[in-house]
Amino acid sequence: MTCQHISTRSTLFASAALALILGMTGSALAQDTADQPPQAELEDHTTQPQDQYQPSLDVLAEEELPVPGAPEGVEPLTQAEFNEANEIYFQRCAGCHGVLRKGATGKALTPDLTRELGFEYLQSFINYGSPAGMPNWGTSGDLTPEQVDMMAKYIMLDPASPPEWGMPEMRESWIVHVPPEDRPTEKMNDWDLDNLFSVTLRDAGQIALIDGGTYEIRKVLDTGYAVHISRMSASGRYLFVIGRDAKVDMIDLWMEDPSVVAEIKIGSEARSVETSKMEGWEDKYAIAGAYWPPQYVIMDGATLEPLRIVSTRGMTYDEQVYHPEPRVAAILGSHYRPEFIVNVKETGKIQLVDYTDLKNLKITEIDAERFLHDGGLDSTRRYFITAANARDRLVVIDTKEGTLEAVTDTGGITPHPGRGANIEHPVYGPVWATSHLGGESVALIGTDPEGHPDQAWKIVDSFYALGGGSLFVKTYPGSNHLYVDATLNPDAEISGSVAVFNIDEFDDDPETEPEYTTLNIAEMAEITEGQPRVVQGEFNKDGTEVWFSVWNAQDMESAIVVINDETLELVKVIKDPRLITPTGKFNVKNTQQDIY
Ligand code: DHE
Repeated sequence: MTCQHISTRSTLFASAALALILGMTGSALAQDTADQPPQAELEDHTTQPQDQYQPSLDVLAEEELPVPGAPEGVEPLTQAEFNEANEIYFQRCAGCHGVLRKGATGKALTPDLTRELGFEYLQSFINYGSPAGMPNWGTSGDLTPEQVDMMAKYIMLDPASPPEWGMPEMRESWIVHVPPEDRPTEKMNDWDLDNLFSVTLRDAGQIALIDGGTYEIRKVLDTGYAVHISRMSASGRYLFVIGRDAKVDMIDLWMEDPSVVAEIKIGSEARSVETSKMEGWEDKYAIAGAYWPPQYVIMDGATLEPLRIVSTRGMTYDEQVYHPEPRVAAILGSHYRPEFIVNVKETGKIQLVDYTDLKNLKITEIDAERFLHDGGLDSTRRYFITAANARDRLVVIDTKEGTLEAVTDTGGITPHPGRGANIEHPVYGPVWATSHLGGESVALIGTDPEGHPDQAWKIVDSFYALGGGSLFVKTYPGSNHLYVDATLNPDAEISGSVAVFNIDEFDDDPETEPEYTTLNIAEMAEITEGQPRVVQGEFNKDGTEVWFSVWNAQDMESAIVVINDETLELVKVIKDPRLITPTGKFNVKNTQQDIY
């Protein structure tokens, strides 16, 4: 273990401006109202990457909701002020404090508490923030003094309650553009589907389908608003894309001209979609999870017909108190049982949803850890390793037995693995890697309970990469490289680069730090304006080349940079006016087979 503590070299965010550039905002408003730090300390703190990387509920922010009446002693807001306050609240505050203000990573802000604290207190807190994680919205310049006053009044009113989205609304939104009987029975195009990349064009609400051999943009398709991720059906035929507006688009890659064959809206805000991967159940079902309303829906895998909606409202796993809006984070299709693995964020429960009988639905509910976010499978695909990010922990699920295997402290602040990276460590055997949002450490966790029982589910090594604000790590079976980005680091040179470690140089010497090569990907892309951020490596089908997005603001040039994995030399810079805010990239074969 070479990095026991998070280094003071950690670079921190000084303002919320980055979040605005990237279209993501929010954070804790009042972490602990009982033990407030002194005012001087409040005025002195800076906001950190993990405080900024919170859900922004942009779609709910657009809803016009009726202004609640103000009781005696509370100043009323006009409908126009309430609309503006709602927009600010859903974009910047609801990610931490919850849509209904009952609290999530941030404290509850229900009127019984806020009216007790009073206007001046709330105004000061919004203005200065707190070292416990609340951004300084006023002094950073993100909110005007008038907006700070308005928000202090707003949180003393009753919370706005956005609409539910049940079966009638889902069916109303469901469109089958091409019914299964009108689709081809074999692949009708000459595309190398295994090597196709689905690239998120975040702010355009589109995806680009790019050929991994020729780097040609084959097609750009309209999808949901602020589109988030793509996942593949088990057969590799259907591509599923989800937008933050909870719109799912299903694309048939066998068509002569691959197109959207079905679509549905499963709520107001969502982040995850997945398909049934168990042998015998390939392409049978799809599932999508929502942030609002808190629910997931199992759909027909050929048409997206909504079949079964499950609400996630319920008790937190630890204190066993009711939570009205536990969001659905990562979802994975198990390879060992006909089950979906569903992360329920705020209650800290992982549900194993047996899809063999949707009428008599069996759900195994595992007490895990709160604030579950993203994660992936180990190299055998038996264990699901996922981050409880605001608790600095990893949770391991045995998907074969359907049980909790371990909960492990990562030794870093806010693990953010994406799907993680599976490495064959020269000393410790199979390990899985995560980087951290809140510091520059990378942690390796042992994943081989049979071959290496002493290391299983322990952090076997931890070392420094480029800096705080990392979002994704990446390697490939047979590759000697581990790539670590630093997307949200405030330093432009760091956020434009990736660290590359040589896996065969990893050792068990606690005194040495592994060396790394820095690749300045943004420089390779020759983008001179804006602050392009380099994000999420993804390999091609053979594992010979790795792609990075150079993610700039919507009105500026972005690019995709392709690197030779063996030599680390530049292979190609893909630039095109259609490549607007490229972020996630999903190679068809790797996504279909869960190779990472
Ligand atoms: Fe993501 C995965 C949620 C912001 C790019 N992101 C995920 C998953 C969740 C999630 C729950 C796991 C899905 C799964 O596996 O089923 N993301 C959130 C948020 O709540 C958050 C923090 C804020 C928000 O308002 O959405 C957020 N995410 C971002 C971004 O700003 C990123 C960097 C750029 C973008 O396009 O939005 C981003 N998230 C990604 C990517 C993945 C992802 C590329 C999939 C990684 C993979 O390798 O599978």
